Amino acid sequence: MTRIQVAIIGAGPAGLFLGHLLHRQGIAVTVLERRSRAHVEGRVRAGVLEQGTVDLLHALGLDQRLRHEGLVHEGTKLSIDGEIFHIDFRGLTGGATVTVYGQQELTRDLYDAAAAHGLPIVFEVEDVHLDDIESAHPTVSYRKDGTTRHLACDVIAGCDGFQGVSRKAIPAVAQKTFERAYDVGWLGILADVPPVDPELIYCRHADGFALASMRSPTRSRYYLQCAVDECVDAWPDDRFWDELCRRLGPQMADRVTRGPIFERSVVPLRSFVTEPMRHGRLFLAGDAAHIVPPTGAKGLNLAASDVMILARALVHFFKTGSESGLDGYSAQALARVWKAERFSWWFTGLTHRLPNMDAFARKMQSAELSYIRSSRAAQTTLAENYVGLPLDR
Ligand code: RFL
Ligand code: PHB
Repeated sequence: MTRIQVAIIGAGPAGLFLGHLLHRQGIAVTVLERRSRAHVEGRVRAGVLEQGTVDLLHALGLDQRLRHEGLVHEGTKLSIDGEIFHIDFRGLTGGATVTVYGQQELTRDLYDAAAAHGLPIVFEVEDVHLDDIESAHPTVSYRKDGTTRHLACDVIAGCDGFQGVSRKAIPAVAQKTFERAYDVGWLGILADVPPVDPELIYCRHADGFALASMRSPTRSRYYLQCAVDECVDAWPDDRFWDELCRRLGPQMADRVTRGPIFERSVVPLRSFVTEPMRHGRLFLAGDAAHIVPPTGAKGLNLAASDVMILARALVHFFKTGSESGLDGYSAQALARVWKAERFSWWFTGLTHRLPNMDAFARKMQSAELSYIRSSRAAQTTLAENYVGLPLDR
């Protein structure tokens, strides 16, 4: 039995950020990850970091590559049936911006720093079990290379994503879950071609949503709304480019550079929250506790804000023995989570063609988009939610 202070389940953004925040305070942690490092680094996911997430990397001293390679975006574009207008984040929010930096890059930076600073991560663990989470001395068991090992700890942080084991360790009677399925998906691709525009373009089109994003000045990331069970093989390169151009509209279509598509995947859109984010000495953070549809670019940023709150509470606990911060964690994290859930739900409904929308709902959508286009107040609401709400409000 190895004795530590905090066992962290999952080495995605939530687990890695938390691991670094605690390790640098001298707290004994071990991070357990089901997959290999190469597998986690290879997953193509989020692309947009709020200022708070950028600041967290900076505070950890891990932002050297981000400062060189991250693309600062001062605004975004909305396309309504091919007509484009600009939302000026910086001007509307008093200076806030977001940074385009792929989750793959962020994960690589956090893994490199873990190796450099001695943050222990055990990859490819199997059969992770959480025990005695209602006591002050929970344990975690897992199998590595055929041998079962045990960690005795004070606290377990469940950072193992939506499919992880941590949330399932909480008795059903102690949890309340809230869920919405949108019955649509996003087909996402990568291609080594220059992005169609220096900014992201969120497109509402009669046949469905599209998003033009990027990873670098030479790598584009594009998404098309599709069926939840869409088969990627049904989308050869030409079909994807043709449909993207159609949804972007003639003004942008001429500027699209086509090229070989080397990554394709479909992700279902879903909202999910479990309350509370704590049971006994188990604390959930990130996707383990909540999911948002990717429209608002909030998932990774919520993982970061959860663990900022959790790390503060844990440092206080280990320094003073007081559980006051731990007792407040769930409520404080959820206050921010629900606002991001609301924004992601709203922005999804504003820009997608959802199966339950009738002609009236589509008219409402058009009217709201037209209002946003003409109203600085409405644009400010969008901008301040997109760049990220403060941690403590
Ligand atoms: P993760 O990243 O899923 O990491 C959880 C880790 O736990 C491991 N694991 C286990 N480890 C040990 N034992 C077990 N039993 C385990 N079970 C699972 C997993 O292997 C994994 O490594 O959760 P985390 O850390 O909470 O981070 C959340 C983010 O990854 C997620 O919210 C974002 O990717 C969501 N997201 C976006 N978020 C943004 O902020 N901005 C975006 O632009 C954005 N775009 C996206 C997205 C997610 C997408 N997909 C594919 C879901 C775009 C897409 C397409
Ligand atoms: C991405 O680049 O992957 C991305 C950007 C913005 C979103 C979602 C995904 O809202």
